[in-house]
This record gives sequence, structure tokens and C-alpha cells, in this order.
Amino acid sequence: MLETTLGLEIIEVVEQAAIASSKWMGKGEKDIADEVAVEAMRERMNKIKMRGRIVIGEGERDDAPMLYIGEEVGICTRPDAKEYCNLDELIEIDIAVDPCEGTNLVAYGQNGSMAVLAISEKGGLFAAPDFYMKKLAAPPAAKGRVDINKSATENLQIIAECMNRTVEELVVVVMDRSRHDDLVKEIREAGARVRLISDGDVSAAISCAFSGSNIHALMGIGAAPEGVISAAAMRCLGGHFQGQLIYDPAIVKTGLIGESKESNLERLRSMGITDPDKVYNADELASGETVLFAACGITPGTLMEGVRFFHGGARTQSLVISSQSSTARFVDTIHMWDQPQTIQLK
Ligand code: VTB
Repeated sequence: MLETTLGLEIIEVVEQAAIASSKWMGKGEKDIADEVAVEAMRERMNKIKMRGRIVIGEGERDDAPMLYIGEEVGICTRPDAKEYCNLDELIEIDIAVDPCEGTNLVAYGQNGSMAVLAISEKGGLFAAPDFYMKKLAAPPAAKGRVDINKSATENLQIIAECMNRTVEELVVVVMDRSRHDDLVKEIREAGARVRLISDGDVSAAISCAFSGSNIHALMGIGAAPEGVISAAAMRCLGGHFQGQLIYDPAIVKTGLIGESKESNLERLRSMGITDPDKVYNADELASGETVLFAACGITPGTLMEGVRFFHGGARTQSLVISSQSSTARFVDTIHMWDQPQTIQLK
């Protein structure tokens, strides 16, 4: 149901966010690149006949004017919804959004940014707190064989075995942060090669599920909300994804989490997370019966092209993944605003 009613619409949602953001590519203004993506995503979402609720968004209501956690989106959430929607037949859906995943990448014109979202029925996506998450992503062949509790060395040996190759033939993506110094050292000593990225671990995680991407694992700590979005795609693609919340400021000192471990644990408890050390699998982070994922490249990346403008229009590439139809569709769209002079075939 979700896919048939929302399929094309959610492509437009990510396309519009990507186009808006890409106008700010290379301008050194990461906040604006984000803001315009949020605005475009929200505007397009509110034209869809649905009753949606943001479960992962731009932050808590007080800090985020738009697409805040708990915000209702879609025509059928309007006070006059009766006029437009058959409220009896309506399914309520939960939405996780990251309108500009990799704001720095956009601001500095670097590869790997995208507009992305995941959708499921109400309760189908883990409402991850704004914490960090230790992540392990690996190709479908290694699913359930690798384990976040094993060492990087062991996991690399398992991936190599499952893929019938040597550890030297593997590439691991790690975010370029000092917290990963030991991890990077271990991966190199094990014989694998490392791709350090400055941002954008959603794209890196999902790339593990596609052979030909030349990315065989994502290891290390990134943000938890991005982990849920990655898990939604990996669940549909049959790739391996595990995540474990990080709440100890001794492990991650910057950013989202507070200064004291105790207060962080308290915050998690208040959100109903009783086992803070739990390792979540992809199908626990995205547990709904139906899961839909859509992303559109802002700058070029491993999975998708970035937005390309031409006189009178633009061309985008998106990836839409559905658990319902078991499909991963690459959608190449030409957006014609004025009468275009030429439309290129490829
Ligand atoms: C992480 C990563 C994201 O930002 O959230 C990162 O998951 C921020 O990490 O993909 P730090 O706080 O360590 O800088 C992204 O790279 C982009 O949103």
C-alpha cells in the first residue's frame, strides 16, 4: 500500500530538497544549504495525501522551526482534512528525514551529500535520540556473520571469506575523526584499505549493499538518527547493519551528547530506552511491515549523480528502495522549468 500511494510523490520530495540545496553548493554556507532543503522537503510533503508524523527530523520542536520531531505533515493532517481525505481508510505513517545529509559536503562542493528520507507505518521506525551510534555495515553476503561486538580484524576476515576474497581486497569507510584513530590503525594492520570521509555515513553504509561500489564495510561512530535511515535501506537491500547507542562522553566528546554519562543515561531512560547498550539490527531500527527509502544526490556520490543544472532545467538522480516490491530503483529525472533548449539523452 505505502509504495503504490506514495512512491512517485516521495521521489519528488527528495528531488525538490536536493535541487534547493544544490543551488547553495560550494557557497560555504552550510546552514542555508540545509534550511532550503528542509523548506523544500516540507513544502512538497505537505502536498501529499497522507497523515505523516516526523519521528526523525531536524531536532526538537524548540530548536527546529520545521520538520521537527513530532511535526505532522501531509494534507490529511490539516484541520479541514475531511474535505480532501477519506480519514477512515487513511494509514498513519512515520517519517525519518535528513533533507541535507552532509551539509558541509554541499557547502564545500564535495562528493557524497544527498536529500534522504525513510517511511514506514506508525511505530515502524526507531525514534532514535540525538545521540551517537557505533555502526557496522557490510554486504548482504556477510549479513548475520559479522558482528559489531567482534573486533574489526575478525569482521574483516569474515567479510573476506563471505566474499571469497582477501582482506587486502576490501575497502572500509570510516569517518575521519580522532575517535577512530585506533580503529583505522587496526583496519590497516589487518590489511584492508581505508577510505576516510569527512561526512555522510548514510551513503557509505548503503553502498556496502551494492557490489561495484567498491565499499565493503562502514565502521565507527556517527550520528544515531542517520543510523536509522541507513538501517531502513539496508533492511530492504538485505545488507548487514547494526547500531549501538553511544552515550559516554569519554568516547565521543563533541556534539550532540551532554557532558556527563549519568545525565545521558537519564535522558535515554526518559525516552524509554531501558537497555542503553543494546545492539540493534536493521530490522529492529526499521521494524515496520513496509519500509520505503528515498534519496536524491545533491553532490555526486558513489550511489547517485548530483544535481546538474542546464538552461531552463535540471537533472537529478534518485534511489528509491521498497520492501513492499523488493525493488531498488534508480530514477533519472529531467526537470523542465522553461522551454529547454536541448534535453540530453544521457
Ligand atoms: C555524523 C554522520 C553524518 O555528520 O552525524 C556527522 O552520521 C557528524 O559527526 O553523516 P560529528 O559530530 O562527529 O562531526 C554527518 O557526516 C553528516 O550529517
